[in-house]
Amino acid sequence: MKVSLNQKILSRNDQFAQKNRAFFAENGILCLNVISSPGSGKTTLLARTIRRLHDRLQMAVIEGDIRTDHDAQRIRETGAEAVQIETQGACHLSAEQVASALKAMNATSKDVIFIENVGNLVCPSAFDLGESGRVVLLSVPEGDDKPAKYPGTFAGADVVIINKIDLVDYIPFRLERVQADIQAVNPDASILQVSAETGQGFDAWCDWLVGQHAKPS
Ligand SMILES: Nc1nc2c(ncn2[C@@H]2O[C@H](COP(=O)(O)OP(=O)(O)OP(=O)(O)O)[C@@H](O)[C@H]2O)c(=O)[nH]1
Ligand SMILES: [Mg+2]
Repeated sequence: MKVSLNQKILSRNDQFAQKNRAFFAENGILCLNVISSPGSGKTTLLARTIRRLHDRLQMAVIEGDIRTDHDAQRIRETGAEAVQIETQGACHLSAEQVASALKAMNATSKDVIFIENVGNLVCPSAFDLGESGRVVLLSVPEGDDKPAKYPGTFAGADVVIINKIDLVDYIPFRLERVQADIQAVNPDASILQVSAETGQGFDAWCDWLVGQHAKPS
């Protein structure tokens, strides 16, 4: 009984994911699903990215949080469009929620739409939202064992951003171990070291993003 119920929920999600994927492809939109633990710096990274690239790319953000629209407000302060989804307890966004957020924004005018998923390293990776790619963040204070402990999330990443690299000299964190653990589950992922607070590493991150947008879908 439990198994068939799960299958039903997933197939409804997958139907919406397919529609979202077709919408992104038809409109030349790069959609990135941004996944990480709470507080690893997703919103800070997105706000700095938008401020830095607003002359080159039209960007918007779909924000997922259990409660509050704080993150959507932070994104709007950059001048970009943001739609907040409050999941009311759910630990991930669904493709249906993303579809309704797309209707609530001027989506067709965008080059890049980021989906900031609900903060955790477990549930979001199990749900296809129809995105073009996945950005997984890991911040230095979370500890260097996270790729080994949550391999499924890291296995699905197109790029892994090691954020808060400005703290690496103050906290025990073995970069080589993290890189090896990511490569063990995902040899194709790009791995970038970034500080969303200071801007360190943003040249490489912005180059990656612009390159992804330029790629034919
Ligand atoms: N030192 C340092 N602090 C950072 C960096 N990036 C983000 N922070 C801080 O980390 C805290 C959390 O950042 P957020 O951007 O809100 O993190 P988030 O992943 O969006 O959090 P949730 O949406 O709650 O999951 C804030 O106090 C940021 O100022 C960084 O690169 N270095
Ligand atoms: Mg956030």
